[in-house]
Amino acid sequence: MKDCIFCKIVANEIPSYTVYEDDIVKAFLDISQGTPGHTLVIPKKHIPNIFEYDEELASQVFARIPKIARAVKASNPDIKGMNILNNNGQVAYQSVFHSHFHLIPRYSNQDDFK
Ligand code: DGP
Repeated sequence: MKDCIFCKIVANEIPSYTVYEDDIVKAFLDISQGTPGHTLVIPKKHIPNIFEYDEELASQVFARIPKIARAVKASNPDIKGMNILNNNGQVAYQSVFHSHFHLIPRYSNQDDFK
């Protein structure tokens, strides 16, 4: 979709640090790095939010999240847990209107990142 920053990332028109990619999803590091390794998982197809998924795409995207979460966790032995977060709509703090799932690693020493 024109003017969608995440569609531009999918098309490699904007650089990103790719964590995982296949025909359905792309996972890349969030620019804000809430904690080290903060990753976004997005469908390659432009879907604005959770309300717009059909069942097939939902099952394809959701099935990949545990695998990507495990890969992020395996990338650093200090990762002890993870929040998975999905904002839908401006009132829910969504700022990029291409559906995405935040994978936010949690560390025992995470107070060091504040
Ligand atoms: P949300 O507030 O849930 O819509 O989160 C959007 C996230 O997208 C936010 O954590 C920052 C991230 N983000 C915005 N623009 C870019 C970008 O150009 N590159 C990357 N890697 N992340 C971005």
